[in-house]
Amino acid sequence: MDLEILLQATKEQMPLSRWEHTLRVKDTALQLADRLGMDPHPVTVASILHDYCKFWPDTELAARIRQSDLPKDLLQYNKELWHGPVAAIVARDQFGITDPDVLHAIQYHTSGREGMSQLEKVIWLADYIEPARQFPGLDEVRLLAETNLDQALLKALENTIQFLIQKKQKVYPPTLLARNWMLDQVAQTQTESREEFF
Ligand code: DGI
Ligand code: FE
Ligand code: FE
Repeated sequence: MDLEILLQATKEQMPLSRWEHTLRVKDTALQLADRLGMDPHPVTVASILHDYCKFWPDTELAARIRQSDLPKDLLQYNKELWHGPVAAIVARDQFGITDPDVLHAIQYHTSGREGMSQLEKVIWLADYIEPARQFPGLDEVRLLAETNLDQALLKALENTIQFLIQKKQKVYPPTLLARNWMLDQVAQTQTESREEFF
């Protein structure tokens, strides 16, 4: 995939501020990926495309969800959850991206899900911690992200769920499942490292 084409096409879909967010997510994700020894190419492609449909009209997003093989239950939840899954469809059908890991990283970048891959985690977290973000509790997540991807993601998911509850909004079940799964993952790694120590 020619990155220049992707970059240009994406830039044309959004206002400048969102485009700059996209570039910051890419840089943040590449930093995480470098530390984790990951292939930078899929990280770059998923970062560029993750918010491709962020400024599409809700009616268009809903129509694409209805027409495609995406889960229809999305339509019962917050509209904020729609742009990622639709961007994954665009990535596949318009840009010919076939790597399922890249498509999943785009699709689940807002909701998260149980059993997220390392690429999915990196994109989710980079989107949350990119330098211009300002959420309550973000400093703690940024610090954790420097040493432990899973602990950072767990904390960020918990912050997001708390934020939604505070705002009296529904939580999409995959977000809750992602948090429960990360809780087990973090506990398991802690047990393993204790066993290694003794
Ligand atoms: O598109 P971005 O602004 O870069 O970030 P995003 O795609 O992660 O969207 C985040 C917003 O989605 C955030 O304000 C919370 C909102 N949201 C609404 N319902 C849910 C949700 N986020 C999650 N994880 N789960 C939900 O059920
Ligand atoms: Fe997004
Ligand atoms: Fe984003």
